[in-house]
Amino acid sequence: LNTPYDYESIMHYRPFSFNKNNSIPTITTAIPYFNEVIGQRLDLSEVDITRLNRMYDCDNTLTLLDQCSFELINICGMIQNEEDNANWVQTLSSPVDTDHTLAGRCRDSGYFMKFDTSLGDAGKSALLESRILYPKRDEQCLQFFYKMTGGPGDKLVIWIRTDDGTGTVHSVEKIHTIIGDGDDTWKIAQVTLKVTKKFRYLFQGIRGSSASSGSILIDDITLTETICPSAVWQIHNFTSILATVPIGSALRSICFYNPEGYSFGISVYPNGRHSDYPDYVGMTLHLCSGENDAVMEWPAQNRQATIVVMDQEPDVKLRMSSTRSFTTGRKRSEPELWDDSCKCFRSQDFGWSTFISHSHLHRRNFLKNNDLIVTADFSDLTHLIKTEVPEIMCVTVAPRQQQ
Ligand SMILES: [Ca+2]
Ligand SMILES: [Ca+2]
Repeated sequence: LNTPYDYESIMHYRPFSFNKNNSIPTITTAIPYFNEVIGQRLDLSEVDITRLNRMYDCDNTLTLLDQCSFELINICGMIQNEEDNANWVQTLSSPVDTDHTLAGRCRDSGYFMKFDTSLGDAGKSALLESRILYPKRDEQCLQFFYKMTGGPGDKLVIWIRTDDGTGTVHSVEKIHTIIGDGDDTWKIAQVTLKVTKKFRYLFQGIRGSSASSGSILIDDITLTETICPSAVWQIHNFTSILATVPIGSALRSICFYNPEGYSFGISVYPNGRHSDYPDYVGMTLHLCSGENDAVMEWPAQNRQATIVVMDQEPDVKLRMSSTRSFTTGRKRSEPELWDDSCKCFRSQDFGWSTFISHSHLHRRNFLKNNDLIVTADFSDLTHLIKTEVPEIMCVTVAPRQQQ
């Protein structure tokens, strides 16, 4: 398939695969560095994807609609709205504000879009509009990184603009509003869109008050025709957490809700869940007590729990995020524990002691800006098992009714 040897392939065996003696590797790479790389089970590698696409005669991914890191002068075909009273400005990284794509790693490169909130009247607004996009599915996830350094009242609003097909009747819909909270780090946002005809997405920056004295930055936009995860947890300063949290101790997320109404949380064990695996980050999922519990069905069986540690590589096609799933069964878990931080009960943790090794964690972009980003879902699989049951019941019940 005209591709190079791929040490990073998800199909590659590990150094110790199939050995009789646990201490002797069966595979040793000629270049020692790659002994650490072979056998990765995070995700398909870039070359794996190239090979699959060539084998099946596909030229691109079907789910990617748009992405932009603002590195080129054409800003991915985005346009400034002329009717508002300000503009977004493509801005080069400086020691004060580094962009998200390169995170200050390269001098004289790394651009982001900036809306200045330090000047002008309160309510000053600028709209940045994407090019026209043509969805193939009915649900999209708009992911981007933003940084708000101005006053706490500044706003970043996401809109969708569609038209009636002739171009004469336009309609806009407000999708999501982010209000500055004084935390001026790069943060991830994932916004669900449900668009079925051609559209543009819009970023609107608004100066909250005349006291605002900073700016709103956006970078690394990815729009895919996939479903946004129910839970997004961004953990700041993860290397200092790795240095301080003891083996067996966990950080617990807030409790999230899945679309059905179940509440769940994630636990991260930075230095391993057990002393057997101190070189791994453990990741687990648990249920939380929540406001819908009287209505929900218990036990919550046949639900798929998925946890992803996100590779923050700007090009979504090159990301190798670490993803794992399990399906819930019939068995009830052990007693829940009261947690004062969420004022809720949390069930026992269920998941992986070896979710991702520390050496993999420090490769790629898992710890960009020293942030670990974990996403999770708790999704209903019951439709998969219901399909054939009614037919069997018809066969067995119907003859008896005739008697
Ligand atoms: Ca950038
Ligand atoms: Ca403008």
